[in-house]
Amino acid sequence: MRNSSPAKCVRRARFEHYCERQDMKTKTGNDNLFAVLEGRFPRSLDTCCLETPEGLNYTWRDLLRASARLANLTKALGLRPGARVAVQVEKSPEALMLYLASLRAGLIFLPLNTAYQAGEIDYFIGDAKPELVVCSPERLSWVEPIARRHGVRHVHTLGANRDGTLLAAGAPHADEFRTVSRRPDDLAAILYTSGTTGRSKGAMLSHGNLASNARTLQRYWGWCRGDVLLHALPIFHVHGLFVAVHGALYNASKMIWLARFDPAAVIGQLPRATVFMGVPTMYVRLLDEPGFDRQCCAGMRLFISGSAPLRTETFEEFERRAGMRILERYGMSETIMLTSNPCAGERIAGTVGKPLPGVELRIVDDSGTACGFGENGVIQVRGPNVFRGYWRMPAKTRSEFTADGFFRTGDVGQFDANGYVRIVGRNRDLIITGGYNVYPKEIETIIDELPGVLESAVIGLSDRDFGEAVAAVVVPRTGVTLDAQALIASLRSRIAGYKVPRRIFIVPELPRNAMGKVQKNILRDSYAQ
Ligand code: MCA
Ligand code: AMP
Repeated sequence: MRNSSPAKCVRRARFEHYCERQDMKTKTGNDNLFAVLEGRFPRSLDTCCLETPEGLNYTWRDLLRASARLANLTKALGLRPGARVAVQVEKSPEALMLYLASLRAGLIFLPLNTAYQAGEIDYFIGDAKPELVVCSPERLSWVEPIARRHGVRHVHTLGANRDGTLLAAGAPHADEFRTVSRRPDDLAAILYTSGTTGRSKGAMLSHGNLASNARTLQRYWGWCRGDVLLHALPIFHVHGLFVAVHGALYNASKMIWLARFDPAAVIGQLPRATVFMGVPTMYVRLLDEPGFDRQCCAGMRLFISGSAPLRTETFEEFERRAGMRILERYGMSETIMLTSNPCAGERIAGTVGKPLPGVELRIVDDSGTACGFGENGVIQVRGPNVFRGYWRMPAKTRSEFTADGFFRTGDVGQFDANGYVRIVGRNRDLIITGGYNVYPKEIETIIDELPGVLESAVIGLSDRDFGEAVAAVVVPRTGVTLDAQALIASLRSRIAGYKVPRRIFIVPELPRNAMGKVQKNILRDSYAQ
């Protein structure tokens, strides 16, 4: 790639995309993602597919049967292909079976962060209009009334330990199910991403989007026979649900399934695994453990990082301690994975690698002209992985695509001399904390509704653990005295915990420029310490 121009990179990607399409055309049959994954399952279905440290063990046959039972249940409930299923449950093997069942039945899966509070769930259910809502038993008392108010026909519960009504309702159903036929463009999932205007948008991902990315990553990351994935990510976002799960299933690899990320538990399981995926916060926390060393990583083939920038210090400290380099990659809910450092070649700190085969990635300036090496511009992408648009937002969808069909990522980057992409910023106001996205506008709107608040500005401050931490600068109404801790307490019941500002600063006024726009850079500098 050295000496090849950015334009050549785009041409190469277009050719790879063409080859990929030809490759897919030769296949006949069902383009349902589950059928694609099942086609790759091992010949012996009685080998282990997923195990937990608590001693649960699921074979590939168990996975087929459990997902078939739940797919049959959805059919018996009257859900037809294209119906939505909204799911807010704790991570468990059965939660995974529910996702797979939903694919098999041709339903559209809506995974929801377990941190979401009533206001957030109300919006997602009202917008997506699911026919089935599955929540954890502890949340039923407030989720069910919301679901009923929006006319949801069926509400079930699924607990972390195989409890709840869903599995009981599924138990009498047949454990065989003919996976519903889907075309590549049919929707498989809607992933809500926070909105710049405060309204979340549902990114519609198709079976074809997900299958093409799984196929590409399997080759690019050199997944091989005998690989074992240590899965410690949540399964309500692209990273844990698609990149990690599809990676293992497409490669017929066993998963060691941790209910949550716990550095000591990860270190304990590493000797039994070969692949690990995490957000930068997870790597920072692993490095804080004295027990994290070359010995526990001896059998590991690949550590992958994404969802947020990996600091060079973390990359370098990891190499010193583990004796290997983290592979950093870059993607979005709307596009799944876009670029990656190589599996075999050089992994460069501070870069997210090259565009994946089949992904056309260009970096352009304000006039739309391609930037040269080392020049900053906005990142635009096109390819079989790019989503079908925002759910029920055709105008928003149109505005996010260029006339020639490239999606505007909102990220600012540059190609370095090796053709590797560096993300240098974002042209939208976004905070990424521990791998979760927080849009300041959403939080400001909620803070401004609190009694006594005149206005607010939400900013991200550098944080060793989370990369960025959410902070708010709040102006009280005249004559009102605000208490920062009381504001934080009232926000906790309104929004997911990771969106709640860690710190709130009360000030008499916000700095503004001549146009009246709040100068967040001044606020970030003032509160950096
Ligand atoms: C938890 N808390 C957080 C975060 N997570 N605060 C800020 N940022 C966070 N990310 C807060 C909780 O609200 C709680 O606050 C306290 O920390 C403890 O909560 P707990 O759940 O125990 O947290 P944890 O286990 O320490 O979680 C840290 C974590 C988690 C493991 C790093 O945030 C995580 O799993 N992050 C991964 C996110 C992810 O998968 N992103 C992928 C998005 P309090 O004590 O005050 O109540 S997909 C994507 O971005 C794209 C496509 C891509 O490229 O992958
Ligand atoms: P989301 O829409 O929640 O999936 O978040 C996607 C955003 O996360 C991207 O637009 C980037 O801003 C950011 N992101 C993902 N991976 C990386 C990475 N490796 N380095 C920097 N930013 C990243």
